[in-house]
Amino acid sequence: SGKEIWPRGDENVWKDGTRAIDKDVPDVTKSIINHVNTSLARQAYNIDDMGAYQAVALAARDDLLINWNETQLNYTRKAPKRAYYLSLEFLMGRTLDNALLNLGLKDNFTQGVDKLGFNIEDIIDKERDAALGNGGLGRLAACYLDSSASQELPVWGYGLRYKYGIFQQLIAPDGSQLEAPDPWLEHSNPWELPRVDVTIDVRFYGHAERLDNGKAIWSGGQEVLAVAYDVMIPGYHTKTTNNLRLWESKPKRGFDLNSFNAGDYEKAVQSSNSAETITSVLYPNDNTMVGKELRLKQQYFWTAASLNDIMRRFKNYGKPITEFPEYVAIQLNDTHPTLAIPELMRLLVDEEDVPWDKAWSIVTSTFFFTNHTVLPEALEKWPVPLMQHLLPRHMQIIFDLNLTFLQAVEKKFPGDRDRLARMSLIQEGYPQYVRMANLACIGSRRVNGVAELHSELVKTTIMKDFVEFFGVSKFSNVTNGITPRRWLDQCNPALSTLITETLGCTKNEWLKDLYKLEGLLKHVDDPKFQKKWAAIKQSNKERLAHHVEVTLGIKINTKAMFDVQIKRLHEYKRQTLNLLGVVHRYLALKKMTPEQRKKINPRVVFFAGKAAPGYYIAKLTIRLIVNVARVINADPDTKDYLSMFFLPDYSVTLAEILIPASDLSQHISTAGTEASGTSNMKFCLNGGLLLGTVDGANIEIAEEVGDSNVFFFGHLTPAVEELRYQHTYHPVPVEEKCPALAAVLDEISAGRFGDGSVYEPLLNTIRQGDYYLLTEDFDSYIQALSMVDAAYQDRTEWIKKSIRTTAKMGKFSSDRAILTYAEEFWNIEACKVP
Ligand code: F58
Repeated sequence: SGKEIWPRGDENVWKDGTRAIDKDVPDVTKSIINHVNTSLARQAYNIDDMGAYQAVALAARDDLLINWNETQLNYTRKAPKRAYYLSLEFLMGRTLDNALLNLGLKDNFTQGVDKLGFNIEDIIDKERDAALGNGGLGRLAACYLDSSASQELPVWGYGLRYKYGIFQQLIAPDGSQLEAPDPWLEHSNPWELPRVDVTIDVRFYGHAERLDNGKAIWSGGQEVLAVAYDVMIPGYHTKTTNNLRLWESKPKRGFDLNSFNAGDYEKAVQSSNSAETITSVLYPNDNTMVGKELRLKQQYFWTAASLNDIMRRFKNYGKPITEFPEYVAIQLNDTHPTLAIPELMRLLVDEEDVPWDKAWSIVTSTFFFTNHTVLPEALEKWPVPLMQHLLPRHMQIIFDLNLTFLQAVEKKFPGDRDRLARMSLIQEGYPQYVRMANLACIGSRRVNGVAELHSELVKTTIMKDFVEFFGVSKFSNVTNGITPRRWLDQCNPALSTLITETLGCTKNEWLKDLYKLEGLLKHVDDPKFQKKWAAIKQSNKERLAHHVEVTLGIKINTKAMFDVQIKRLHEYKRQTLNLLGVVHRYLALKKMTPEQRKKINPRVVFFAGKAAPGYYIAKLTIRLIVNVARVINADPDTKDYLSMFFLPDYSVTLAEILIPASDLSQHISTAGTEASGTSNMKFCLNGGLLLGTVDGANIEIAEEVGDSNVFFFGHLTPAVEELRYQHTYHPVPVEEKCPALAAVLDEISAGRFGDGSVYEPLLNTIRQGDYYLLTEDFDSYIQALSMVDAAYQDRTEWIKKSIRTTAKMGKFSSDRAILTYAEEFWNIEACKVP
């Protein structure tokens, strides 16, 4: 870097003291005991599981930190091009187990902890999830960090350190969802390092005064401090330990001294409270946009702090500013960080004296934009008056960019006013709005969707005009992936061991080259292997049943087929379709004789997922699931053949128990609505079969495993638009369109599962308009469920399907995805720690 980085004093003394301790079992116990005594100020005589967790976490953290330091030093020395993943959400889950597995220290810690009289799994169970995300988008970011570190890529994540993560979900006695705060930092967080020395000033409000040649001075308003918290991201069996930097907001000055001295203490702390509010809570919406000022403040606070930090690091490289894109690539995880585009323009033009056009070429060589949804209600747009007030300089920049951009569009498509209106960064009206996807698109080098079908839809719908303007090569696909470390090795250790034994390579080899799973295909017909495979699934089902019994006090029949749908509650994901399918099955069972029922394969249906607190229909769906479950589970005629559960407070940790236990999982969105889905990949990796629509990544999963190993149903994407048109302009009553469904709706209305009138608003979404086309897909859904039943009858054939499914999941490793981003977009390379 040109800077002196050698230590003061005797280098060898430093080096010797910094060497990672070889953690054999005695080292492990020594280190834990040391932390018990010194970090926790406790002793052998007063340490419980929670205390033991903290000491064990600190012992593991010591190893992570040594690696983290070496990694960062290595990056500083080699000064490689780096990539930054900007995401408002990182849904990390727990860290301890993952850290031990990645460090290769799980066995030694298990033994060490045992010697101290504790059980490692109980200790692991004490950790709270870091739940700084809503769903797929946030979990994807977490998987990508794991893969970046595992592939030794110089990638940092940037996000917010919310004091409260996604709310805790409780279920009230009447079945409705209640929300409670998630105070995840209550017991202090051993996985983060506060960096009180790394701070950045972030301005809001004030005024922007234009100078000559496109520059301006932004002053006044409120200044808030961003404080960095660093989270270590270990790679799997490598020294590389990357960084996730999360920002916390703090008042710049303790409190307002003038008010304080005048005796107005309330006013004195007001502005400091408002500064701290910025990072207090994660917005709990999934796939809908809420236009709240605080949310926009979060977005700017985070992008400004991150970009300033990135700029500072780049400057340490000592390169001319024009080379910025040769050393920095920034991935925008959806449009939430789009303000980074005008912010970089501001830094370059106003603070670095770069001419406007040159600045724009730097900006458009630096950013990359991933879109995660084509649902219109999820596309971000911000009122111009709000943005003007909060970020006056950025609003100027956006207007200026828009002018030049629209001139270029006009030049290419003269006189096409409709096109100009569609492509403008500003949506006209009262008020005007800033369209964030349009801004993200013109400010980025590449735009990508997250599965083949979704990326096609991006090109043909929301970005159609932009494809015609920029050319199609700017737009591409990177199918999502998941980390096989957490989603197989960690959550399903028995299966991981069986796979290693069977493949005849090391675990490290197949976990880092997931295509190696294909080696399992050779063993599909081996009865001994099938038996082992089935036994593992069975014991995972028992583990889940045990968990449910302990937490909910309910006993589950583990001989039944476990049928799982876990995801955020949303109309487009159609949990209602699943629910109505269960009621249909229940009604059919009721009509059978006891003899007939005995031929039926028992089935247990699990639901889990949170509804956005303001999403009325989604919350009503939960309430109906809970109340239908009550009736069905208590019915002596049918309860041995069909039961249903809503597991409260879905989380990464709960997913780690549910996924390995599933025989079948459901991914049944209306075609064209689910961008990708990633839990579908997790289930299949763990040998669960998939029941789904021809949507998102389901399609690519089927391409890999073969159509005969998945259960598909429902209309295809091209039909959806036309069907919706018919439902709007030529509606046909449900009774005519789909009598089987009408019968189910009528039973609910009639009060079979509690007061039917409560559910009318939900049922009416189907009876009127039926935007998500349940009436169109219900019959084929029921048919698909029958095919599932038939297939499950032949258990050996089912096990073979299960093995084949796992064997063909190589494509869905997040290593493949992150390497695609690294090679095709960011142009970065692995930077090994010597
Ligand atoms: C999800 N989006 C997609 N958004 O729905 C899913 O198909 C995809 O697999 C996944 O992204 C990863 O690409 C999603 O989770 C959100 O949760 C946003 C949170 C912030 C507000 C807008 C929605």
